[in-house]
Amino acid sequence: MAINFRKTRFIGVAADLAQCPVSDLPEIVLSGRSNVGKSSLINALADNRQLAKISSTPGKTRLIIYFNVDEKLLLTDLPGYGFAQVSQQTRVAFSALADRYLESGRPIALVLHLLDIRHDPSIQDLQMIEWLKSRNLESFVILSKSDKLSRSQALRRRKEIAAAIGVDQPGSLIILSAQNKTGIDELRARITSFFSPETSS
Ligand SMILES: Nc1nc2c(ncn2[C@@H]2O[C@H](COP(=O)(O)OP(=O)(O)O)[C@@H](O)[C@H]2O)c(=O)[nH]1
Ligand SMILES: [Mg+2]
Repeated sequence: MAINFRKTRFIGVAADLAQCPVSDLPEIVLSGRSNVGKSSLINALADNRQLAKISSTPGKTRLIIYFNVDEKLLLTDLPGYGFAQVSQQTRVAFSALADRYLESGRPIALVLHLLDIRHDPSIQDLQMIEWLKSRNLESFVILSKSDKLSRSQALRRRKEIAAAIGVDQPGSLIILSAQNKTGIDELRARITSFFSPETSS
């Protein structure tokens, strides 16, 4: 199945599960802490800077945001977690929404979990990755903001992060920069073969 990521359009937002659109399309969910680069990743995948709002104030995105990719996939941007400057109560409410979302029985085919390549995974990152494993949810781990590091530093961080999350093939972690587009083609290709394994190269 060829997927034209440039044909990505905004569908709408939901403040709660009840408002989420019903769809038969397989769904890709983005997860990761606030400010890790989820919205930037959507824009880079779609090659459209106007698409997903890049938050200048981290932690502002409290809504579930939906995109339709080439009429083939639903792409869902969940509220980020772990942002320290909102109240504890608000933080719990955001992550509870994300948790319930992932438990809701929606047709989630793939989770893209973003980690900032410069930082060690947080406790919440580790919990999320464990949780995805326990649910047998397919996921790609994406190491964002790689433009902040040299190539050799990025490769070294990839090994370290792979070890920290218990992945024995560091190469399965995608080094990505929404800024200089490193890894965007690789991610498009990985998503495409995920949804059409018989034609994968
Ligand atoms: N240098 C660099 N900055 C990035 C990259 N991706 C996102 N950012 C910046 O990180 C901040 C948060 O990005 P955003 O996409 O809103 O993160 P989100 O909260 O996960 O959706 C913004 O200031 C972005 O410009 C990247 O690949 N490289
Ligand atoms: Mg965002």
